[in-house]
Amino acid sequence: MTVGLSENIRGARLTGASSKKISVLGLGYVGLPVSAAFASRGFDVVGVDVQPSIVDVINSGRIHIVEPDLDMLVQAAVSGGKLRATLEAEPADAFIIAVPTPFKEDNVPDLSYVQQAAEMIAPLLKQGDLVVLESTSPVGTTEQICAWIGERRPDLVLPEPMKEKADIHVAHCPERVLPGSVLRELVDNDRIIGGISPACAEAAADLYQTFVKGELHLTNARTAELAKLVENAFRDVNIAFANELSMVCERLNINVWELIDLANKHPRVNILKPGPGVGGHCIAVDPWFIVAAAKDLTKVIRAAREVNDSKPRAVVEKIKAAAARLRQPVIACLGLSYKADIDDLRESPALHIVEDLARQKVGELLVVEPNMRNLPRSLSDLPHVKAAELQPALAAADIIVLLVDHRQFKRVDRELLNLKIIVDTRGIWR
Ligand code: SAJ
Repeated sequence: MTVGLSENIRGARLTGASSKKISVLGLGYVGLPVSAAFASRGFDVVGVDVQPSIVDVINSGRIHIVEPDLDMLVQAAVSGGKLRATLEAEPADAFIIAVPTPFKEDNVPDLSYVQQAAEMIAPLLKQGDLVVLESTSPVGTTEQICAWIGERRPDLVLPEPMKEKADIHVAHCPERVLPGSVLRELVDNDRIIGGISPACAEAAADLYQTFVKGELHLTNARTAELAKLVENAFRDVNIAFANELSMVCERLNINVWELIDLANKHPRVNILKPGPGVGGHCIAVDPWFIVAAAKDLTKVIRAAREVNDSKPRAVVEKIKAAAARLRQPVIACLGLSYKADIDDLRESPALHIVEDLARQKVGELLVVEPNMRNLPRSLSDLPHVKAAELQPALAAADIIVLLVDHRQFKRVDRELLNLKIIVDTRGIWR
């Protein structure tokens, strides 16, 4: 852990470093850092995950994901006896739900993991307990959690918007952290806390203010749910604008990077960066939750999703056109993850592009991904696809396709690119 980070966490407002027990359901990209943050504030934290391998790794003081500094924080929390992982939930004072909320076919939200978590904790709840949903969720999910708990615990008085007193508190505090900067953003970012009732929001705020330095903004659960979805849809729409421009520029033979630089000189214009498409488990997914809730009213949000989803195909077509001019082309594909300097492949446009090229047998593919030891299974068994180191791949390639702006690629000696056909989807070598 860097000094800056530990200082950051120590410097947070301190009212609750306490003997209270917190149970975090789901130990992934959000649940594990949240567990470590609470443990670092003195809480006894029990993390629950359905995967035994994850539980074992965490109990040995290690982590199963790539995130700067998280390994040190988890190691300290486990060795200090403040964090342990289990397969089954156990009684606690607060339950944080941080499980995946993917979508099913037809882009309909899949709440089965949230339901399983709610049903797992229902028998354990006692008077005064707090349940917080952190997972990004469709509007109404926090109310639905109350309903699932109520079905199993008719003895409990559950919170309602206008009811003063209830046996437990239920709130939504959507996660907002950026992969790659999770620990800093977990502490520094403002948070929105939506309670089923005002008392629920206040109970959750009491807990989160123990490690969050940013402002806590209290509202109702439905507004908090939509606010989170809107943040990611806003970004998706703006990236779609940039991606649409990149395709227009391609047709008009105009350099899109120069164009955007120039347009952004206007004091009220700030166009984002085009790329090979939009990946990750959030921005490529969450806007669909808004579309699913109001199909007839979400033309822009839907169109943005469609534009961003169409971009990998446009990149593949461009590479195919270049490859068609050569006999047996060797193509270096640089990067597989969904964005720079991480190993996360979820919804990655770079991965989809390489898979598509491989399926269509477009040349000999040399894949360079400095953040992974092996190629993912979808590529490793394919003929014409090989994992490669950067320098030999650059030397051997006729076509160099830059898919992810990893720091190693930004440092490439431009001389090595001379005489090659370059498809730079991120504009780092312009
Ligand atoms: N991208 C572009 N052009 C850009 C910016 C991003 O093509 O100008 C692409 C990236 O390459 C990547 C995708 O968009 O494929 C998403 O990357 P990102 O860095 O914008 O966001 P995520 O998905 O890593 O994290 C987002 C964040 N949300 C917002 O910035 C509004 C984060 O704060 C959320 O916590 C996270 O989603 C989440 O978990 O919901």
